[in-house]
Amino acid sequence: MNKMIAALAGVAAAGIFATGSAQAAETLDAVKGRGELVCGVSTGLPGFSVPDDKGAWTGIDVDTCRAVAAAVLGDANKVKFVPLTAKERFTALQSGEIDMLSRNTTWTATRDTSLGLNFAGVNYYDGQGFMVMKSLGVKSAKELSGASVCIQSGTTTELNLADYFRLNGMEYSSVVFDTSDQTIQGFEAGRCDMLTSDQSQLYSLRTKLPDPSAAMVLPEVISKEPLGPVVRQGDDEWFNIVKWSLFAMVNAEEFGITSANVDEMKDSKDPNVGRLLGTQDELGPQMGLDKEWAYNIVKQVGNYSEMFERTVGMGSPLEIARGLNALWSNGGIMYAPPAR
Ligand SMILES: N[C@@H](CCC(=O)N[C@@H](CS)C(=O)NCC(=O)O)C(=O)O
Repeated sequence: MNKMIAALAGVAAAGIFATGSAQAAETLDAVKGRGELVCGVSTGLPGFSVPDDKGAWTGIDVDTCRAVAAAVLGDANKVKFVPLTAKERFTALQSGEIDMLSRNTTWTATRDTSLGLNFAGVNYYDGQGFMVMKSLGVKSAKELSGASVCIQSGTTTELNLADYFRLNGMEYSSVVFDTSDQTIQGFEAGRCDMLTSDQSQLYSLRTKLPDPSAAMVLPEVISKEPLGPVVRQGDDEWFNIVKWSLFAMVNAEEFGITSANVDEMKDSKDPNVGRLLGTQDELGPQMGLDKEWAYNIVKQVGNYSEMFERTVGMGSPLEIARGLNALWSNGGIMYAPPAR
């Protein structure tokens, strides 16, 4: 019965957006008119989106929002961040409460189609893993049949966990929480033998333990979790803006354009640089933006590498290596189509 109600609610939500496209086609105008981008983020996940005690947000997902604000409004600070749990996030986007969602959200077929949403790219390639206390003395998830598992509701994590244990003929019981803070507190209090989530989030949550070195992340990666920004279906102009704001950061890294050198780079003889920075082609006006759109992103937020390193990378408490998130020309899979 519950499944049926959920299915009907999904159909209703998709229906709103099939008939409501006139409203949905006006996101750029709405953001410009308001002078502020409203961006949905997590309730608090260091490295991705977390507020400090003065309410200032940081993280790779926060910077993704700030890049769009720089492109659209010329000011990366003109963003209102709306904290959302995993369960709340898609309704907030469908209902128009937020202009975009940037909340460590995995791109899946169902979310990209029947929810009436579109993923605009990937800002972090992730995969699901497991974290245990070292005192448990296990080296692999395969040793964990019968374990209790701390997990967050409304995530891809739940189905992956069920698939993995079933496929390996293992039993488990889940202990379900609504927010990441509750999940890590449950783990710390011994409510479960292990915590499962996207691996980056395990490293992030581990920093919240009184003694992070008491916990370890197991080697298994059991899924693909491409995380990225999401918009409503039916507004292609807005979809393009969010998509190309992220691509601009990746292309800027590829061409060696940084927040520190972007002013000198405006005189570069490389046509690729000139096109991106608006000194040769004017890609911005083709998207309804100023020709300085990408210049503003790089000047105010940085290129992809700068964003990665300060939020989740070696310059951050998470100390995650680029790995899959290195540029395609550097052994990773981070790749942006040409800006031309
Ligand atoms: N990438 C997965 C998991 C996303 C997720 O919500 N993970 C939790 C576990 S760390 C989280 O980010 N919580 C932050 C919060 O509670 O606001 C998905 O899209 O379903």
